[in-house]
Amino acid sequence: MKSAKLGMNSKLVHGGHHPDGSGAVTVPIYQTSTFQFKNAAHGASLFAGEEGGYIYTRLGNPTVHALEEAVAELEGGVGAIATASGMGAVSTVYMTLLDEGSHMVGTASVYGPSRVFVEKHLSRFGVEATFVDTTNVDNIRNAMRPHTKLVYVESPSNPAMQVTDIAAAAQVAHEHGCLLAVDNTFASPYLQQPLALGADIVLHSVTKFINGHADVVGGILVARDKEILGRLHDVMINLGSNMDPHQAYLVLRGLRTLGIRVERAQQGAEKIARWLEAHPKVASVRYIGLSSHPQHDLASRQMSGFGAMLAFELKGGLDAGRTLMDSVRLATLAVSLGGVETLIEHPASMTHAGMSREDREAAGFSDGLVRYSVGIEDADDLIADLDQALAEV
Ligand code: LCS
Repeated sequence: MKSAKLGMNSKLVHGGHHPDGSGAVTVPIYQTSTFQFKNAAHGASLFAGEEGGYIYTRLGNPTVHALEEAVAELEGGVGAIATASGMGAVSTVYMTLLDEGSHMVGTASVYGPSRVFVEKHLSRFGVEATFVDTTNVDNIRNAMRPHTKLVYVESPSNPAMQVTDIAAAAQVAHEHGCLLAVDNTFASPYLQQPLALGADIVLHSVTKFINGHADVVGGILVARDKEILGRLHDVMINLGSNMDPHQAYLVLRGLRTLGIRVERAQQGAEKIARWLEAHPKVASVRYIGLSSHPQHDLASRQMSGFGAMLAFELKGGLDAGRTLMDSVRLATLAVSLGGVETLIEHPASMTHAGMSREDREAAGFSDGLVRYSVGIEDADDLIADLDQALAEV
């Protein structure tokens, strides 16, 4: 059946799965580093393997390819490149598009290392970056320079939960002759497809919603056209940040339930966000599904659901946040997000500790912000857990 006609959940279940003649219902794990060339002894000319097919797993592998095919289809791209981690995908984008002396404009509230990598490491090669509040597209336009090569947007952003108008950002990037890359990790392809909104590259930390079971670290890039995909692939294989076949197998398994996991978790997130909003010890709640969220209307147009991530400030600030995290029993205190289990964390001391306080505040979150990744547990149990923990604050 032609999968372009299938609905999202059917694509999730069947994407990348092709009969291999054995009758296997799942994609086999091709746990091999190298692939045999068919030489004359096997009835073929020497180096026939170079004319197509697989050569070496860093360059390509059937299990990894199955995942790439599935995610490329979900995102509406021409192809995908799976990477060892989400940062493998981020760094591949930067290393491909940013030449010596070039400049990029990025979302100020990106995942910390996506900013640290360019400001700390690529600056050594003369690359410049301006990170701005991309919720106002004029800030992107004003930050553009003649040598800007990349606009890099994370939407919704981690952890400030800010939403950027992807179509408007694409227009600004293209007017200046540069490309737009979007980190779609928080939404997942189930809720948002940036290529359809004009982006050139989409990337994910598949560690999060796409895999969804907190047992794999991985990343993926999807490109709008073959030329961009080829350039990204050339850099990735030379950086050596390829995904392993066993990783790819696990991610493919997780991907099949992305839809039902996201639907379930976002139902819980909405209920918890509303409950938190009414709690006397909570100063503010950032959940894009709440009408109080500044980009709620934009998110309603650009996404097909509001997702399972939320953040909140406690009236008691940093100390109250620490006490809360010490007191939760069902939610797990850990970095990462997007899994079946609810995780709670404190960005200023954990995921975004590499940024200065000044940069964190400019990125739209204070030291008292708590991030909450809603899993698929019963929402009432999570609320009861927060209730008893907030009583300690
Ligand atoms: N992009 C986003 C939006 C992320 O949240 C992360 C990781 C990455 C990229 C990098 O992916 P990784 O290399 O870890 O697979 N975010 C994390 C977080 O918020 N806590 O721990 C990791």
